[in-house]
Amino acid sequence: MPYPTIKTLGIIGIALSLLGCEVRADAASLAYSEIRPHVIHLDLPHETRGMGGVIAADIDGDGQRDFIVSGPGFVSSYTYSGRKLWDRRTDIQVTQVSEKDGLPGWHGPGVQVTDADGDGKPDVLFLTKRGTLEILEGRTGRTKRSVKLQSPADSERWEHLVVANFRGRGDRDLLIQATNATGYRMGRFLAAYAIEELMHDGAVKPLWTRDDFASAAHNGARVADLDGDGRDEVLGAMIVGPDGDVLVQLPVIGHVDAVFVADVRPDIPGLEVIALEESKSQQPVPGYNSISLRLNYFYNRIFGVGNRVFLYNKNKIIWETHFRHHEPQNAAVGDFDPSRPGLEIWCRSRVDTRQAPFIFDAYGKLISRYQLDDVAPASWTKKGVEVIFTIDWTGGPQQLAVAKERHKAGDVGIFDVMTGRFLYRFQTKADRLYVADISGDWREELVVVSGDQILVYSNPDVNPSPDSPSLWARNHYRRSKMTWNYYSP
Ligand SMILES: [Ca+2]
Ligand SMILES: [Ca+2]
Ligand SMILES: [Ca+2]
Ligand SMILES: [Ca+2]
Repeated sequence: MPYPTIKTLGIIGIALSLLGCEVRADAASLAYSEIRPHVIHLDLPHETRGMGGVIAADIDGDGQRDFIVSGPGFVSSYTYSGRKLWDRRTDIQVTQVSEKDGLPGWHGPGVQVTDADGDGKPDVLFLTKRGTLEILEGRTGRTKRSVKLQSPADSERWEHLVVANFRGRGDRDLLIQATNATGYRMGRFLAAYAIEELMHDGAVKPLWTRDDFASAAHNGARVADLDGDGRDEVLGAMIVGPDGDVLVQLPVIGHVDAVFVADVRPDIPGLEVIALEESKSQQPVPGYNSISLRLNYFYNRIFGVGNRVFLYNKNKIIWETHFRHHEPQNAAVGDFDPSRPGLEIWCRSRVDTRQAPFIFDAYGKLISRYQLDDVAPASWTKKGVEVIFTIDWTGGPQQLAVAKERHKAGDVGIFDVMTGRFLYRFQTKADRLYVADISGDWREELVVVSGDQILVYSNPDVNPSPDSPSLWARNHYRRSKMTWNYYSP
């Protein structure tokens, strides 16, 4: 029998593809990046067990962004130059599994920065496990106020805090959130306060409260000014207006895993919100073997429901979509393909190995998908990626994504979202990953917390558009960079 020709193999390959079989390409070989990070040495406990995180904010008022690092029993701050500003050993409210332990959940920093009392200087705010709101002077870390808060009857304590502007008087308001104390914990309780009133009297009347907020599971509420009227909306599986009214509610089957905000559709005024739904897949065929898995897969593909991606704003649901009802689980939202209008939404997919991301355009149409294994560097963990941030790395119009190796303190990679092709791989042991413009050149840096170090990786290439406005000028960028966790970077 003659050997098959290249042409025959090609035809077989195409036939297999059409049948839905996978044709594997060799995993990409990619050398480690030679970019050397800027290193900040930390004098902190290393073992945080997934609790606490990092944010960048100028807290000493010198115009350069500093780092606040939190973990169980501590909150500390360092300047970019590596000087320790202060270190507080305190019972800050940071947690692991929010549905079991309460907010802010895995990697949630649980820290906010604003000028709380209007003296023109930044303050640092956090909640404690003993039920207080702590307000520290940013520069020194000295306590300005420690206020005992009353939390709702069915809650354990207030667990999550977000600086907001509800009254149109600047970042002088505070949203606090709590989960139900028993059962599957979701952040249903919200209270909005004028910070200055709250810091003088923990029993002061709130601006408004809710006990029915449809929060993303695993995450705290986020805020952003969606319509640009100078007042923030509260984002979850519902949108709550600055006066506490429910404006939009998603028809969620199951729960929402992650929430993002971005101008996905520049043709629609204001910002849009993206939510990823997790719905239980149905298992009509019992057992856990190759036949039952296959049959249940096809059943869900034909009769499945949920596991949708929603795009909505403060007025309505703009669209909902799904890819074969596969659970999207994690996402990155950005201008990953500048030739297409608006932003693209990359969904990681939920599988234990061989992650299979799928990408929607700004209209909810599937535009690309691939197997991560086929495109990731050869020795990248088969468990895929986690903590996925969109990044303005090059300074050009195309945004990229950055993520760490999943389920380990491992490497970090920057990849082209549309193809999954890795462009940089940084050899490290990342405990936390964070992305923000630290240097002030508008492009974003990669921030890795690894053991007792913060590593800041900057792009050494020439910035092609140095005059672009700072990302920090955008309300939703500032808000997102201060309020994130593992599920909603
Ligand atoms: Ca500073
Ligand atoms: Ca608004
Ligand atoms: Ca828009
Ligand atoms: Ca920068």
